[in-house]
Amino acid sequence: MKSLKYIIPIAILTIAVIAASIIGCSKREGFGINIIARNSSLESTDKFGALDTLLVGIDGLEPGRQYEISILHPNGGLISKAKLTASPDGAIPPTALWYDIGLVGQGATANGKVGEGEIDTDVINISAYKIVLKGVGVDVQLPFFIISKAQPIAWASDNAGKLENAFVEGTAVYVSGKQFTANTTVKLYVVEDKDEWANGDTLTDVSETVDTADIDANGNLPTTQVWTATAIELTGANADGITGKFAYDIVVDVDADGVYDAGTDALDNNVAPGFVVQQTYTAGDILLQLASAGYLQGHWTIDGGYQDSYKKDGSNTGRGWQLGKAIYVVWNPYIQTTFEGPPPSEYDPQTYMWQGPTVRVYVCLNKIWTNGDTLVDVLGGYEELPVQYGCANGWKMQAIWYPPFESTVATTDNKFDVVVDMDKDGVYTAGVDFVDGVNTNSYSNQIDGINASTTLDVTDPDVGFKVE
Ligand SMILES: [Ca+2]
Ligand SMILES: [Ca+2]
Ligand SMILES: [Ca+2]
Ligand SMILES: [Ca+2]
Repeated sequence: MKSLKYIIPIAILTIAVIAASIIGCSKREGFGINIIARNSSLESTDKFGALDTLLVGIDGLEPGRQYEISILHPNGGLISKAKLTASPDGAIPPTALWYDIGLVGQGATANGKVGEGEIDTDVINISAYKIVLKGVGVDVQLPFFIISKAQPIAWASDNAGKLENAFVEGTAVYVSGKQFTANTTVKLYVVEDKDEWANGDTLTDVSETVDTADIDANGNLPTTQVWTATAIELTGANADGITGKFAYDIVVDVDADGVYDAGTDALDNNVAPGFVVQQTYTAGDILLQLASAGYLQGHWTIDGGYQDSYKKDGSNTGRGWQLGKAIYVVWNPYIQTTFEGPPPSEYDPQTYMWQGPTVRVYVCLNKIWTNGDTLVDVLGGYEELPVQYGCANGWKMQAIWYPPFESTVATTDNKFDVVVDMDKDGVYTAGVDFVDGVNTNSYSNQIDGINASTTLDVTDPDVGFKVE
């Protein structure tokens, strides 16, 4: 005979299920939903250090439905948010929701303690931060914590030590850091951006020289120039007629052995680019490759996978770990957008300081774009996601359309453009918003983001992509 202690919980569960079905379905839809938080090393965790990246993945959702994911400060203020569509499997793949945790971003003066571009150590808080998922009949949360790790941290910075994620070509790149062992000497590497650093990876410096720095008596890495920002020319098959490669990482080699030692060396940044090199905007429209088939080398290293032709059933998409069949969007802009908005009113002015802006991604019917054109999403709703502070990098592989690729807006030619509405005003803003009107079909493009605006004009009716 079974013990009573097993029977009682089953009885309670049964009553709860009956009660839920009587009261209504709002809570039942939350059953089976699983939110997974990951750090920049892609480990599932509820503890994050300063400058870490929070990634959120969810399953158990209603396929095809849109959900809003918010990151809330312990005081309830909105730090970051995304609006994303669940896949046919009812999942939202891991998505960066908070870059550079602890960084004081736009609107910084409201803080009064540290300024814009500095790391607010008060972000470390004994109370729980929250991931909040909302959708039709769904309102579930997952708490997480910001903790102080003893591990060294470093970041690409300006000459005052303030964090920068983008440098104009030809300007000086500095590195700053803290939490190192006092009075030691470290080596500073500028390396090509990698998304999944493994313990023991060789460090190959791309700057003029491997610099060294002396850690001060307080464990701080004094702000040190490491490079003059350069967009490295690509040659050969991967060049694809495009200017160069411009996403980089910084590694502070603490034990000066020329390899990356996880947990010992400081890295800016693992899953995201440490920084990008950009051109200043001069005039015209900003054309980027955006639409991608979703292709990863190994688990997480992106191969742009930019593609202009998709089969309606999605059979020529989705090749990589956790990448299902879908049209994706990915970009590291080589052009600095002129967008510099104030904190939107929905954000708490205190918590907004800790993140960069969000942007909206639209799939529109292909057209010749003119400043001020209304953006009409052919899928019944745009996606919204955070971008990296100061450089506007989008998340590496963001699914924006799941098969079958059927437009909800009538089309005769099944040609589409992807528009990133940087200023979120619902219209095409020339020189601010990004448009995929570049016609290149490539599975093996190694360039993280491509900009061809110096040679192509947006009035060229080239399509973002076709569905065939
Ligand atoms: Ca090392
Ligand atoms: Ca990286
Ligand atoms: Ca960085
Ligand atoms: Ca706009």
